[in-house]
Amino acid sequence: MRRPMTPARALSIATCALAALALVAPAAEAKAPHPTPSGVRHLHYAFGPLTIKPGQNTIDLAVNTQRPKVNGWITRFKPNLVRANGKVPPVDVIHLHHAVWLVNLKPTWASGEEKTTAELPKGFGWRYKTSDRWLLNHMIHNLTPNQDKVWITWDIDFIPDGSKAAKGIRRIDTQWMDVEGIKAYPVFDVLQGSGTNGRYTFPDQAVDPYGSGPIRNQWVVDHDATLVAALGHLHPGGLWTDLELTRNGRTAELFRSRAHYYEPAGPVSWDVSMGVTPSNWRVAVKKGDVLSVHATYGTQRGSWYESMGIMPVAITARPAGGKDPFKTNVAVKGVLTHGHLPENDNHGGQEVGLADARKLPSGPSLNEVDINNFVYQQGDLSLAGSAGRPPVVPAGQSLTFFNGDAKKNIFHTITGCRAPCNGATGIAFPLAGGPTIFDSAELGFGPAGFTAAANTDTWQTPPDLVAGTFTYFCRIHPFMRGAFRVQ
Ligand SMILES: [Cu+2]
Repeated sequence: MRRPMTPARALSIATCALAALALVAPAAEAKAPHPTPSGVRHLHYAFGPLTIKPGQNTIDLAVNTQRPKVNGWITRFKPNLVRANGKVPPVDVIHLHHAVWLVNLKPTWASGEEKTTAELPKGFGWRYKTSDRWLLNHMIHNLTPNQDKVWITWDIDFIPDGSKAAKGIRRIDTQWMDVEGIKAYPVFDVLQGSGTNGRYTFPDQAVDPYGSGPIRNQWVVDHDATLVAALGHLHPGGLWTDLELTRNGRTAELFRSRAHYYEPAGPVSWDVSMGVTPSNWRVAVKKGDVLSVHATYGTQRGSWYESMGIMPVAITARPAGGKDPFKTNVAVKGVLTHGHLPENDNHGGQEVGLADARKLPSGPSLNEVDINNFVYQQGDLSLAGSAGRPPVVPAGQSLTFFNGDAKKNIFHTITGCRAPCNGATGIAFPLAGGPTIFDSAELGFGPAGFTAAANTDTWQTPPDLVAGTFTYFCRIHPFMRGAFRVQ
């Protein structure tokens, strides 16, 4: 049964989501600070508890009061996500899609599951004032139908005004560099086989990436300054981000932030650490220079939907020396900020007894398959008996999928994966890919521009599929697997 959602209903869901924000109460206060002899304090903050609804994949924006009580300087920022017991939930269960710390509406620190520590070289700091307005934009993705409860945490090094270490410290601002510009949900799709030699770079290889709008991956430097740090953010499948500088028609590479995968299956999961600039990296930039960011993904293993390419840059308020990138190669090797993390231990893919849909008898001929309570109602690999058999559609026609969970604000996808696609769920399985590429996008509703939802609850399979059995999964809840058959 199909229940089209009216704009009014979509708006009411959005309003509910925003109303829920008001209920988010800050819990833990900073631990008693232990200043080092120089005056640096190591402070720990926790934001929550955040109730993570079954299957949720939505974005929230909330006032953030978890911060120092006096003016000073922040020199190091280490993000994390924990449960009440202090342990980090497995990434195949709860996934920190992103958290962005906004200071006076400017994105200043951020994290996804790569959890890079941002640390400034000695003598530099982000200015912190108690009068600043802090917001936290977060998207926590629940890959299961089970409710959860988590806190977003951050450990900072803080130098209060008046302490010895604060003397002569030079001010840093974060210049946000994003291939999609500043957006609530800055994503692009990377399709299997796109680009050249198994690699695809956005926006360089995208066809008309920005339409008639302005170029979004660039920033014109507005004052003479020194860049002192840069770090990349990618999603699984990502290989590196590049920071480039163009002056008088010449372009120089400033830094390549490479993804170092600990994942045994290769560059396909969150078991990764990003290379960041070493502490002696300094690049002199001039007013009028153009900085640009570029993101490269591998396209042999699969498609990477809703990918990101971000590279925050730490820039001084006043020039502080640095090399001329046209005279010296400043694009040195990066430094990793952590090793393999235990939350990435479940890689998946092993045999678990789910059916190989190619060997199952055909199910009924259908026009529509509904999704209810995280189950594809016909052809779900978890269903026993006739309900688990792949529904049949004649070649040249489409099968319609309807997400009955959309009314509960739960998004699902129908995303092609290589048959049999029946291994255990983990951070590296299943992958979106296979001989046939199809993806429904996230069926569900949310405020335009501030959501991962496609703002529709139905999708039709491509009508040009050749005869055969097609296996698919939900890339939001990858334990959900199904198949249909074209005859
Ligand atoms: Cu789903």
